[in-house]
Amino acid sequence: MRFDVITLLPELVEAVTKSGVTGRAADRGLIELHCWNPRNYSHDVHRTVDDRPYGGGPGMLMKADCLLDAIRDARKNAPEEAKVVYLSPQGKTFNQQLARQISDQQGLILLCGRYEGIDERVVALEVDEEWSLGDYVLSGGELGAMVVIDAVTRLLPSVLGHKDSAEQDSFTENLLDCEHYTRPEVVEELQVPAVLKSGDHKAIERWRRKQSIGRTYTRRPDLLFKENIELSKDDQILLDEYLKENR
Ligand code: 58G
Repeated sequence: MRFDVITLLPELVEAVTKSGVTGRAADRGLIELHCWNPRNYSHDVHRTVDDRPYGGGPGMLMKADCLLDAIRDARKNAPEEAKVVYLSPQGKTFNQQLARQISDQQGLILLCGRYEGIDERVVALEVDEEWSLGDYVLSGGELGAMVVIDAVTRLLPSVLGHKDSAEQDSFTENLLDCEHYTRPEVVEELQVPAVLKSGDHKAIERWRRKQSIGRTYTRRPDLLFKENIELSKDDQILLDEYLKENR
């Protein structure tokens, strides 16, 4: 998969290719990252990329001209079907479902704003979708682009070692993950739940699902009651059990 990123801070975004799962994916050629710096498309002596907002007010905006040139160069080099996505607090919230849809594509073009944002005509002319990482303001879209690249990359076939660790994750079924434990058996008086040491795989699977449903119900009820889907009889029993066990 190929990611093209329009950014004034390419070295920041390139950090995803240097560490961790995304770093290994880049080393193995499973992802490619290309950055396009709007400053390289500015032709005045000061290489200006920003200007004052019409109507007044604080701060600066990214100018349309060099941004448009950078995006169009990225489009020429990216896979044909690649969408241009602008990361901003005004976008639709990025989630696991969007990450899965993008992981089926050949490429994605991510547009990172800085300052107080970009000239809206860039959105009108070249942006296919606007995505938000959540309800907060960042000083630039770069951290958002890195989040998207990470979430998509780990869904690509053969990126994660264990075949279905991406599939098994939280959210594949709109459920939060259950708790996990590793050695030692006791940490400052706290024991590993006995069922996990029982060797009874059926009981372990049932316990994990109960914890997932229970935690989703108490922490993120919005996920459980999404799209008016009702709990199955078996899941309802697990939830009742969880609620009884957790006062
Ligand atoms: C208001 C403030 C509008 C993405 C800043 C536009 C990007 C948050 C997110 C901006 C971002 C998010 C300029 C800096 C976009 C521009 C960028 N902040 N929640 N900031 O995904």
